[in-house]
Amino acid sequence: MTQACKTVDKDAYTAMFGSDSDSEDTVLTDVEDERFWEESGPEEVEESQTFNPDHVVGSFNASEGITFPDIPGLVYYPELFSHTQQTKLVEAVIAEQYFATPEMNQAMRFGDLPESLTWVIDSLRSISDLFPEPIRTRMPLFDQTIINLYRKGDGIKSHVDLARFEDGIVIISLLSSCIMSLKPASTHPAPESVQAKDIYLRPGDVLSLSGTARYDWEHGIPEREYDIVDGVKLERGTRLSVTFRRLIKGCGEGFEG
Ligand SMILES: O=C(O)CCC(=O)C(=O)O
Repeated sequence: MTQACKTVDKDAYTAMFGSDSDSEDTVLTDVEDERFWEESGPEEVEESQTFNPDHVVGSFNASEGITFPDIPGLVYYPELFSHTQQTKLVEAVIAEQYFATPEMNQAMRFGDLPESLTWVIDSLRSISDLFPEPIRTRMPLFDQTIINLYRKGDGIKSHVDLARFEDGIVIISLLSSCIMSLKPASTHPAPESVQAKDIYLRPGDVLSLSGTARYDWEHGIPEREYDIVDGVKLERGTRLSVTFRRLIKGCGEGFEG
């Protein structure tokens, strides 16, 4: 994955997502189906009521964090973000106009993160098993974001995030799916009984990494156009990920993962 930060023309970015992203109409339909009726009941909804996505962005889907005995500090939250929350986040990325040209695929922000992303951080902090308590309660929780755009077939080299970032990293998957492969870092060889781990990430899924998972294991996404999951061939589409981290004080901004 190349690394570059430029601004883009919004139309170009929208064109780039093409049919992978959802239209506003789809959001309204989905919300009516899955959430609005559940919360209010159809009989309580007045004709004049219009849906405001901001009403439901605050709380996440009830998603059990899944942990992995061999990889302490890795927590996987399937479908943590509702469809509406995913759409809001994708729209925030579009509004920030990060991706300029077809070859742009990575954007970074340091320091005060855009307001359009802070609701995500506030909501993540409310998840009690996200990180060990000292990390979850630190202020700010994150001060860096890296946004990666993967076109079909793209991946990211297996890596441990740079030491300039503190412990406690969150990766949010959007738009399309892929397998993320985790393996012990070469600097921390594991016993033979410890296997590499593949996690199939779908839109709305979230991974948190701290401790062993953050420092002693690599994560990466193999470059391929489809994944085989339980014997089923699953095509990839355009995927977006939003990763949050915190820089160690005194370690400047940088362009590497
Ligand atoms: O895109 C992802 O899911 C992972 C991103 C990542 O590992 C990175 O940017 O360092």
